[in-house]
Amino acid sequence: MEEILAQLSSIKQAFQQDLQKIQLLREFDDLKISFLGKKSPLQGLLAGMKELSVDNRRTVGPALQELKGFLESTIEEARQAFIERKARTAIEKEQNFDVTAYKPGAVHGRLHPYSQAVEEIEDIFISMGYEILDGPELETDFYNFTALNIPQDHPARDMYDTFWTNKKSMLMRTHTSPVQVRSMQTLELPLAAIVPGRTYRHEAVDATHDFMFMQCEGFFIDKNVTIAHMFATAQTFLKQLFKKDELDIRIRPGFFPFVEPGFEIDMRCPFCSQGCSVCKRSTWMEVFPGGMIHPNVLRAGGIDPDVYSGFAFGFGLSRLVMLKYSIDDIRHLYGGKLKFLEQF
Ligand code: FA5
Repeated sequence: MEEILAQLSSIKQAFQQDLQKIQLLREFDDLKISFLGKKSPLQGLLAGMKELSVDNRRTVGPALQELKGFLESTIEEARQAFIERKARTAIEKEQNFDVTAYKPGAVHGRLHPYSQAVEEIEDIFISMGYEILDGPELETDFYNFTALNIPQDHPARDMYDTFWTNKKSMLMRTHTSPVQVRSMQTLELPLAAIVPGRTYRHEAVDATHDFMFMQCEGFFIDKNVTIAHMFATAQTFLKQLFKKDELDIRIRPGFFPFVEPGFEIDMRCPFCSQGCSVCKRSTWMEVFPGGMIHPNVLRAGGIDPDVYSGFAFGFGLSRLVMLKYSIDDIRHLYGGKLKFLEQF
């Protein structure tokens, strides 16, 4: 019997030592299992009671029950006290929080290079009297192709590797040009607008091609608009974007079914005078495709081509951003790597 009472005393001692060590709330459950659970020494002693004589049971029984009650109530009280202590500390922490405190080395958010470039491009065109328009990225075959003078089975459709959807005639727009006819149908003339936005092509990805990239469409429609207006607009825009007082541009013929005549405007490489890897040693860079809006496109937009004329362009905004900030791989733009983004 003495032996059992000594065991009870050492259980109590071990319990109090373990209780002192608790750091986490869930450790109260572990403590309960090891001192009151089925496999605990206390349960072993309780099970062994039936082996004892009646006299011994009268002494050991209450001592066992007393220890059991002590363990149960101590665990519950200590658990409660633990929770209250934690809550108090949290409140105190909050009360002492100084919103004006200076934290050295705090990381500041900033605009993505795309957003910075789009804002700058918008400002330049707004200063020339343009408005900013938007259009759907999920487009119909009609606005993306047919209304742009690219009917079904026209070989020019091959110029655009298209992401078709499982909805008939719906696709991810391959360029921002569909917004041309959408705007002609809904807005008043004269119309001068740009449309920066995402475009999609089912293309192999490399340093200069992505399957999702940004373009910026632009158009000006009024009476007596000529190609001279487009060249002047392109030059003014590029000079301001690349912060150059003088900018050499070169005009070449280019084919797009929705313009006639069509052009490619190249600009002198802003990084070199002799040729470099960016301009592929030619000193020229292709930056501004455009032309006079095809009469069929004006008609699709409900505009009489005998009365009105207009120019349109659609440059690769991703490529211009790469040139402006000397980014050598288009995949960085959507990579989301902080090391890259922190440079802007
Ligand atoms: C077009 O998309 C015509 N809609 C542009 C246009 C509009 C011409 C209005 C005339 C009048 P193109 O397929 O060449 O044209 O694309 C225009 C620009 O988008 C290219 O010069 C290039 O800078 C960019 N681009 C094309 N494909 C990709 C790609 N996979 N990744 C990144 N940029 C691309």
